[in-house]
Amino acid sequence: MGFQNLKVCAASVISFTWLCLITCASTEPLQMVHNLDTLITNVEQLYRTAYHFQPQKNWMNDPNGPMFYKGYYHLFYQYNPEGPFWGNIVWGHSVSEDLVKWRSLDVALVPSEWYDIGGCWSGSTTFLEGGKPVILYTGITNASEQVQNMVVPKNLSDPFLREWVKIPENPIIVPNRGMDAKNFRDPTTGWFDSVDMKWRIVVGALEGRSRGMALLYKSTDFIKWEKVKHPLHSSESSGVWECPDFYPVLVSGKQGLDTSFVGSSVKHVMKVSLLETGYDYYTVGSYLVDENIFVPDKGSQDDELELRYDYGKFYASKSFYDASKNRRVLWGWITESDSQSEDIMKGWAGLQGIPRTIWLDDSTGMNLMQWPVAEVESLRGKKTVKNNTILKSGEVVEIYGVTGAQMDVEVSFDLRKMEIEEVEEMDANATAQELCSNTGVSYKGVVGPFGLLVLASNDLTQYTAVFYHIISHQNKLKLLMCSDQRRSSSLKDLDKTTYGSFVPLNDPKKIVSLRVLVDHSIVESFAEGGKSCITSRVYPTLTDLHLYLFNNGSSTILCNQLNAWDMKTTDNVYNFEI
Ligand code: DQQ
Repeated sequence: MGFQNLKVCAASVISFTWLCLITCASTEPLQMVHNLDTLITNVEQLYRTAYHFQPQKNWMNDPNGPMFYKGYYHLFYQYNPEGPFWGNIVWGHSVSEDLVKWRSLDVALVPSEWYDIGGCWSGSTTFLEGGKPVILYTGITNASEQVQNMVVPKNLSDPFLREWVKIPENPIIVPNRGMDAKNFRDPTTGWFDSVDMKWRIVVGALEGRSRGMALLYKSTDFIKWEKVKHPLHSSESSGVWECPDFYPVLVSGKQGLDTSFVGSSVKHVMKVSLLETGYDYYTVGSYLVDENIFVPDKGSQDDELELRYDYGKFYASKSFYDASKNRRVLWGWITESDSQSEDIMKGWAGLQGIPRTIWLDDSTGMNLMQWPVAEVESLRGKKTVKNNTILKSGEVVEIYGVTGAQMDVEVSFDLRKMEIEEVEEMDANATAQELCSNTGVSYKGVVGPFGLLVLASNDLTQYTAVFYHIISHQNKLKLLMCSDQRRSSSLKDLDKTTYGSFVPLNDPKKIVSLRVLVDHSIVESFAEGGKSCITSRVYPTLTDLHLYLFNNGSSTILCNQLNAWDMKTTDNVYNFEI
């Protein structure tokens, strides 16, 4: 079956989820429905996730201060206890033994003092001498300025670290005269220089109209901080830098490193979240400790801040070193794609992506690899295998037996015998996202598009397509990865942007792999073992959802392997009492 004749669901004229649910599920006129709670429950069941991190209700944004302490992972997060929209920001707090099943605790930080009365904004954890965790966070003052504050645990023997105390010295860093005090936030985890015996942190900032900066501060006691004259790194025209992150990665090897680690075996990663675009960008380079600067590697497109952790939705991310498993783990906030009125109907907004282990791709030395933490595999249930599927041009093949709304799929395509030299030349000036958007699943290329249709209805009126397409671009063969949401739902007022990325690969003539985590309203895709990632939020209005393989290119494609697992629902506990 081709894609040209796909029909739009008749329900697409309905503007709100609950209206759609009613009209899709029943023929009763709307005015017959009185019970709003029942409606909200229905909406939650459709779009709430089964194995992603999300609070029981209300708004969540950035992950804050992640750490591992006394056998427990801690995740704090920007939270609005008052409703499913941004505002009244406090720090929510949850703990887990495995990064998968979570217990929510009382909120950890709430505005209470002149220096944070306007909100407790994002921050990070650092372990000081003796393994004592402290948190730096941004407070919004009674004059709406941004300052950096510190809290310490009330009781270090409590593995849940339930109570945090604001230190009397707060605020410990205030904006200098002449600085933009409304764009000075999100302190990083500190790192310690054993030569000058000083801690360092960076804080995101804006200089002038558009120079984004990671301001560097030094301290011997973590309380009194002095600003280094020049920033650790900055970039003209990038706008406000939020949530900077700075950490070492091994030049070769997957093992993570403590944030203070320096040496010839490492490179450093500088990540910033750009307020202007709403995306997270990173650069790999060298940290010149004596000069207090970060120098991007030659060839990295630093001024463009070219590389992204994720080419879909993923913002305000934060990594931490997990000493218990010698790995660096990355959390990222995944926004909704629906409207605010939908969020109010759902009663919640915002997810955290599945935590990812990150390391440097030693085949390029330029980009990171990202892979769902191994613990996610403990949620895999029934397995469906379909090997050696030949996909002729225009074919769509259903994978029977999977639970379409909640699964983990690993698939690979054997391109070794393909005539990929014959593929079409694409517009050299177009970005990967533009190419994906201009082509889409129904485009007839030579090698591709081919890939998966997830969260798909059995008549293919709705689906989210995650696929590859080999193209020639700027005279190079490239593997284009796309996530196309245009047919994902019949709801109106959704952001259905098509996302795309070039997968950093020297030669696409090989077996290429793809992993997709599907969880009701989120689709997280990892190309080639984690070289490129795309996360999408989608809201299918149907409940009978399927998985398909497809190929719309003119060449036959061999899908040599497909493994799909139904995923269990995590038994998260909200408002955990000990
Ligand atoms: N979110 C926080 C800020 C941060 C922004 C406020 C990034 O600290 O800059 O909720 O999403």
